[in-house]
Amino acid sequence: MPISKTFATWLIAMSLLLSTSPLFAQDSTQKSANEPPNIIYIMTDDHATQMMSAYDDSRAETPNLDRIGQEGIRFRNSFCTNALCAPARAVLLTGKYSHKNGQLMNGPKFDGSQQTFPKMLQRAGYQTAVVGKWHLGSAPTGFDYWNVLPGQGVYRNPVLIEMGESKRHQGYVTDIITDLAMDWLRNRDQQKPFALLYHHKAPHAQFVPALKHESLFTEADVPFPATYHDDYSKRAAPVQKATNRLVPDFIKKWTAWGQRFRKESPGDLQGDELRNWMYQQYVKDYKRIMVSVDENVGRLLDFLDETGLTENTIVIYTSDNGMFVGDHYMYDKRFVYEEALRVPLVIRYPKGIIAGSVTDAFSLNVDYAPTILDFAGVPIPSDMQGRSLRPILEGKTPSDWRRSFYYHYYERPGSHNVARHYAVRTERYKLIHYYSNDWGGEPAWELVDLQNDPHEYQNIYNSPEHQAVVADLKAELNQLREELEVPAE
Ligand SMILES: [Ca+2]
Repeated sequence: MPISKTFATWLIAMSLLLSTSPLFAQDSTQKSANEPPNIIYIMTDDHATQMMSAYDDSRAETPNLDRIGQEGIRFRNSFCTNALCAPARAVLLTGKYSHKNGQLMNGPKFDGSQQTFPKMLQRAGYQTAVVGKWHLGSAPTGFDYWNVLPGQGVYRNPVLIEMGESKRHQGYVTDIITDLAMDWLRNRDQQKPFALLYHHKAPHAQFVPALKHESLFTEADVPFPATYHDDYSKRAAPVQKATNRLVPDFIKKWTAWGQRFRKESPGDLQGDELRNWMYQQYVKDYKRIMVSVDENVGRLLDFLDETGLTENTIVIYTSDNGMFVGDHYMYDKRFVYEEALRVPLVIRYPKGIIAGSVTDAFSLNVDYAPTILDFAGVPIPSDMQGRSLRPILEGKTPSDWRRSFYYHYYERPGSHNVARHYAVRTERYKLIHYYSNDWGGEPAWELVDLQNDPHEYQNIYNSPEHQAVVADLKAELNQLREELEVPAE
């Protein structure tokens, strides 16, 4: 029948029209469900878990950083694989350990010609940007936009290099990096998904708070960490020879910085009074600097809410490495001890993570690149050594998830006379090999029982009743080194 044929043709034409129309409700929902997520990866520099209140509220108050975990997931056991700035950044970009990406230590320039996850996201249609601390020597590659600090950068009135051009900014570095990150978000191509690496200098030395935060925490002493009186007497020899103590090591730097930024002086203080004075100065400035980070991350989260980006944006917060903030009477990082090894890790993605999730699964910084690629729908290259955290975020931790991992610190000659070492950490033990003699003594092994000795005071490597454990851990260490293709020293 001609009429019904015409009607049928009209019906088909209309349905085709509607199915391609952005105004058609069902299609719009479909598109939203399949939309690739945006990614904001926030990384601070030297922020320790014990200075984030979601992990430990005895010394820290970080409500906005904590909020990411409360609205998403918090990893209770997140670690770096080489606790040092430039190496950790190379691990992030490549999803590979230091011996594979070539960035063993600070100093040498990162080989930016190699495979990195931002390049892969670009090829998949993402627009990519890095703003803030870079610290890899070579110019960023794989980013449509970059605006980074030269080297370590400075806290006040910093210079940043925008796509190769140096510009000085007036103000405080953490505010400026956040402003620049938000400017880029405002001006981005709205038709494409984005990945933004928003990297703070804070709270890395030298410790200079924002002017408006300078007088915070002056009223009372900050509590001392449980390990403050560690005397290292039962540790491996290289630990005893490290020069990372608040007094006498850190106070020399502090005094030099003080000439520019501070009026405080230790005066005639001696002994314990001097030690405690130094700790209070250090921890208070660290806290002041973190107040600025917390405020600015809060500003960014509010911006995402106001611009409707929250729902489809994965927000990751972590630090490149942990830190001794007077723990063991140390400062800096490098050692495989818990305070430097552990990093905060909280991730929010309203579409994919149940708010308030917590996990004990071991995550490593080699996992970030594969995780981001996984969410972006980009196949994970087989030469990346990390594993996607996505199943953990979705509440389905694989039964074969790692229960041990490998760590390797390489820098030599490095600061603080920290001996080069590698280690295996399991749920209960840590076996460390200080394999060189260039720290001023013989190579040494150290075994720690984290269950009976959570503060790692005692090396039990030579204890007769632990020799079976030592043998098992050496086998585990060798297997990990083989799997990861670590070259012999
Ligand atoms: Ca660092």
